[in-house]
Amino acid sequence: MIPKNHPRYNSLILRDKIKNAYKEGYLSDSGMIAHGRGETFDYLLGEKTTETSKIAIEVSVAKLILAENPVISINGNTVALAIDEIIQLAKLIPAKIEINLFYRTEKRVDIIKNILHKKGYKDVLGTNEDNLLYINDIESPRATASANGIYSSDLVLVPLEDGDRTEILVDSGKEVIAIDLNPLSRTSKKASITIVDNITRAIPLMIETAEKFKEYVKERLEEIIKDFSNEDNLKESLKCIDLNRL
Ligand code: PTJ
Repeated sequence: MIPKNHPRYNSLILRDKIKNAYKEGYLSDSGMIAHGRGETFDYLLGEKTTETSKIAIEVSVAKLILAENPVISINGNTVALAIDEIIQLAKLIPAKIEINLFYRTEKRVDIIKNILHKKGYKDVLGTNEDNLLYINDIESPRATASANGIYSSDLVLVPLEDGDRTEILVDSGKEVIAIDLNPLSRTSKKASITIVDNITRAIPLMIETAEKFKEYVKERLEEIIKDFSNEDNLKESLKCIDLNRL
């Protein structure tokens, strides 16, 4: 039991969720390493959503609302840390949810599918029963996608993605929104929009933003997107890492 007044309470709660997900069999062992890397960058960013990330969030939400067939890709870490919020965001946009695992095993896919079913969300794509195709005919597990989901989507939200897959998605002509605490990662650089923030803060803020933006007309959303440059936004994110902060 972690005492509420512990100075690192939030961080320890997230570690607990990651550990439990591993014990339940749906988080990959590498998922724990990925979490540790994320923690490091979060520390350096001051464990808060920066003004720079808020801009990326606004642009992302505007894009999601305007997209024809937006899909939210989920993996072990995403489910462990933010599945309730992901479901809420998917319903609000509306967007589809697709299981997409870097270290795909049938067992992990089934556990994740059942978690979503128990939460009342039955339309999850990318399951073992789904019609999975290969993007651009690349016969690699990194390139699998559901026919009705990522395969035919124009915009994919990928929290905590790996570089290879982001590259495959972008090369196949899709727009990709990444959520990645590391502004230097291959994913961050390859994505169309990168939200440099913790998924546990980014998704709730995306929900809040979507509630507001749903009322906007198309032209107003297009105005929000217009001048965004991912490269410039990433450079600004790097500036938010203040190594002299004591
Ligand atoms: O469940 P699977 O099989 O799909 O595997 C998922 C992982 C995350 C293990 C897999 O995609 C992977 O190996 O990813 P990488 O290449 O380690 O990249 C993960 C990125 O997510 C890193 O750049 C981390 O800094 C970042 N990250 C970690 N935790 C968070 C995060 N970004 C946002 N929020 C976090 N909580």
